[in-house]
Amino acid sequence: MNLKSTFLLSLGIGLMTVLVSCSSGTEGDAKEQPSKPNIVIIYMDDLGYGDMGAYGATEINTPTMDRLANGGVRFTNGYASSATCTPSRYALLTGTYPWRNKNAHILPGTAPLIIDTAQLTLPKLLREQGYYTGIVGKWHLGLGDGTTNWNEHISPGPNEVGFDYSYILAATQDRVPTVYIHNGDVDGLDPNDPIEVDYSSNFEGEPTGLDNPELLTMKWHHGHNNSIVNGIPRIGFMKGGASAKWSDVDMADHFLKKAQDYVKTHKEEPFFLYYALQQPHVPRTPHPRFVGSSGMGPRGDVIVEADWVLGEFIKTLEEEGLLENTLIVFSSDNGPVLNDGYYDNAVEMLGDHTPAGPLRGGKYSLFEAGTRVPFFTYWKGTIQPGVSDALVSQIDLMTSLGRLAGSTKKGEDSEDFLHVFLGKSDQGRDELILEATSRLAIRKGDYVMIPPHKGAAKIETVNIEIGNDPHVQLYDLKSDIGQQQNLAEQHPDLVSEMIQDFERITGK
Ligand code: NG6
Ligand code: CA
Repeated sequence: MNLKSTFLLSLGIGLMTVLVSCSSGTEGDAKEQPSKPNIVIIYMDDLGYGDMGAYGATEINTPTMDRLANGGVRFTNGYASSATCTPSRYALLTGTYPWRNKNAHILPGTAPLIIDTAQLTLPKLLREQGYYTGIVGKWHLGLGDGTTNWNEHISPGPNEVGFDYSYILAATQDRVPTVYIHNGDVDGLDPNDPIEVDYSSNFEGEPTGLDNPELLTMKWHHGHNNSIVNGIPRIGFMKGGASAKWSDVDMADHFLKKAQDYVKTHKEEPFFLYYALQQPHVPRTPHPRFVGSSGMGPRGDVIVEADWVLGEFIKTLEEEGLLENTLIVFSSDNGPVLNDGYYDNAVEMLGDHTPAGPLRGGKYSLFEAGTRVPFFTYWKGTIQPGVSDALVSQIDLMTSLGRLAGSTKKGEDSEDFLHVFLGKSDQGRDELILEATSRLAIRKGDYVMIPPHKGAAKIETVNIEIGNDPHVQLYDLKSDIGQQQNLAEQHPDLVSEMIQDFERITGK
């Protein structure tokens, strides 16, 4: 029996279980396994294609990520929609190319919600199929209408676009407000110490990274010189809310506990959990027990920390008897960066580690390392271990996971590749638009075509080549994964074909 029929059979048995338990109505029957598999997306922040052992890293230990990647389908051509966070998360949750929404770019902590509350989303689609839906971790898709009062209920947010439960940080770990938000309310807020947030000017008398270097435990390199929280200078200004401020070094443990509690609370129903970890985005603040664990400084240490977190989370699924009934999708929102604005020795202590693996560029880049990321699916007992070279994108998860849950709906640009994600087919996408800070390129088959883009070829502060060139670029990724040889002049017909495809899809 092939995997597909096994799966359909088990779905059938599951449905029968439901029918039997409904008709008999006994307590024992009600405790049967739910008929639909749970779905968990583990989403890393800035983890590079070469940042884990299963993708070739030899200098850093990621045993849990590797065990799952090697025990599931490990995609070698798996993409985030974009080379930065907000647009990739937008695409993941809406199944829509982020460049269709002019607001889908890196957002400040005060930005309004950029997902239309009427829009179909991945959590809505799963909820329609009987799933309980939750998010734990980084949001970064805006909150409220742009005039948010952080001392009142904050809406719209994740709970208005399909999540039954949300426990989030609003934007990024380096942006204010540095507080957790639980179902729209700042967690632990003292009403006598209200929070104020502003991205244009400071609050009188409040120290900043720029003016008060003596208060800093981490120094800023570029940007990141506004309000100081826990000795770390941030982007944006904030005042008040002392009791609600998060502890950076405890963030991993804190989110883990929320994710574990979520699973334990909702184990009797099919659940969806979008678990968006903050590592290894800046500021990199490993818990003290991980400091020094990688020998690579904080960037390596927080990757080791994240791997431990994943291990603990998997243990919870196992202990609750859910691992064989849970599909896990693991990926990252964009590629790696070393110096993203703080002096944290990421460059100096890198040694022989290559965060981007063999790829060119990094975060912010139209070259491969911007958007090609670790991407694997794991489902104990159902997915056969293997490596897939199929072209897959996070944008297709919405429709594909919807199919798994029983939905026939689709996201605007999101296609059904469930069989590819389950390792039963190698037929991925034919073509995919890639985005990096509002610039676009097209991948088709083994080739990527980057249209001419004005502007500097490199962002000097982060030391990353971002793919700009006044000439069209064409690379054969099969023979030249490091994008060293521009073949545009050799293949003019292919270039014009890909330009046509590009214009057809993007309208640009
Ligand atoms: C940039 C920040 C960078 C990071 C990024 C967002 C500066 C100079 N740089 O603007 O540190 O926060 O935004 O990263 O402020 S992302 O992964 O959420 O897209
Ligand atoms: Ca990111």
